[in-house]
Amino acid sequence: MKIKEIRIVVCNPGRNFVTVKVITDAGIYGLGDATVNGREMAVVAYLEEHVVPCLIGRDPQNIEDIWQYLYKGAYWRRGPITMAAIAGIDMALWDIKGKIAGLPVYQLLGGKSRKSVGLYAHAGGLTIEDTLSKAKGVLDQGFKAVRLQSAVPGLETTYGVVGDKKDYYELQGNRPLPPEEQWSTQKYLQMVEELFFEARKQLGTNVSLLHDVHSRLTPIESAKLGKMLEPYNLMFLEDSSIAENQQNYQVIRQHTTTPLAIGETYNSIWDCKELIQNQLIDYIRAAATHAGGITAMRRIADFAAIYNVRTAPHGAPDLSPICFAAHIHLDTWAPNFGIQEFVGLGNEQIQSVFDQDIKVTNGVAFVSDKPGLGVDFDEEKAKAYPYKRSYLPVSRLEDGTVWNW
Ligand code: KDG
Ligand code: MG
Repeated sequence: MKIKEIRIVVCNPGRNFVTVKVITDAGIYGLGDATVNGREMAVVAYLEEHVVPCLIGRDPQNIEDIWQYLYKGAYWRRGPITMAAIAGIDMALWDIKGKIAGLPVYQLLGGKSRKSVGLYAHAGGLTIEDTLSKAKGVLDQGFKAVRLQSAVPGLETTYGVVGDKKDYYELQGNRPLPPEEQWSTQKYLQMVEELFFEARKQLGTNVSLLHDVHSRLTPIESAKLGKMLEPYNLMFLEDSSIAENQQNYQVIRQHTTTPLAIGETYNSIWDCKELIQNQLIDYIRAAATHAGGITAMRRIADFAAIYNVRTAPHGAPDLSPICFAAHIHLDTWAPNFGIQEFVGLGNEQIQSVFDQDIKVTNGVAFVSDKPGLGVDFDEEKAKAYPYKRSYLPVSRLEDGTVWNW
């Protein structure tokens, strides 16, 4: 079998998605997600100019060799653009292999470790009361885990709180340039303690609570927050600090027993190697699209298992339904799976472009049993939603200093 053609399609059914379609001479095709939020066209150029020409005529069944060829063979290893390009191809090759074998991808990985995949939903409000009322709505739908985010009084915008904005572009102020947001650690810390105090009071102790700091704190501030939140028994505290320097997490770990999660921006096992082998984190949140595909995620999960670190793949709306399908297969297989982030199966346009075969009920997802990934992409429908330039916001401290968004 040979790769005959590879098509890269960018569409925007509410969000930009970069979809890779690998077509074989046997008439079978596979799909992959190569979306890097706010940098989509860089991945398209990398794929079209530097990857696709090298793969035409190769056997799509040699997934490992193609992965190594694109990773080691390029000399320039890692980085979000390179690894998203590799990921898009890799997912498509696993999809093809499943279709050839007549088996879903989780079976190729080793079969089911569980019947269903536990999900955590989001609740983000303009006030603590608003957040908790949204959380109650989520629990009423059957979810047993919820991420709580609430607006910080005194700051114009807060990560994780959409308010009355309807879509992502409205949230960005429909500007063709990155919106700017403010940050104050002092104001945030006051809000967050009250949020979790109220949450445990109103939601009880049976629900798993999570929170994403989105890398805004220094390690010692994270340590302080982790300690402060211990009475509220979080499932995990996500991205409390940046870990470009992985030793940062030693500082946090020395001070708190609040479980720690990180990894949604990671591009390879090397970004989390020290965090995992020194047991500085409890959950690794790498995503198939950004960490190099299913081949790389499988390796990260196996490595993490040795150190009691569980997987909690990133599930934001800027990852396409193809990535979500890949995650549900990985989550179903991984013996050390923890929890999957879930923000819904997408709006009507997304669901018209991507045909998904995942059942979500009572806070859990059931993997597709179709051969391959079990997701399809309608290129004709996608044409109705062309690419629109989009940026993530930039964060500044109140004195104007650029900070981590
Ligand atoms: O593109 C950035 C988003 O994916 C990110 O802000 C979402 O932090 C996020 C999360 O935990 O879902
Ligand atoms: Mg996050």
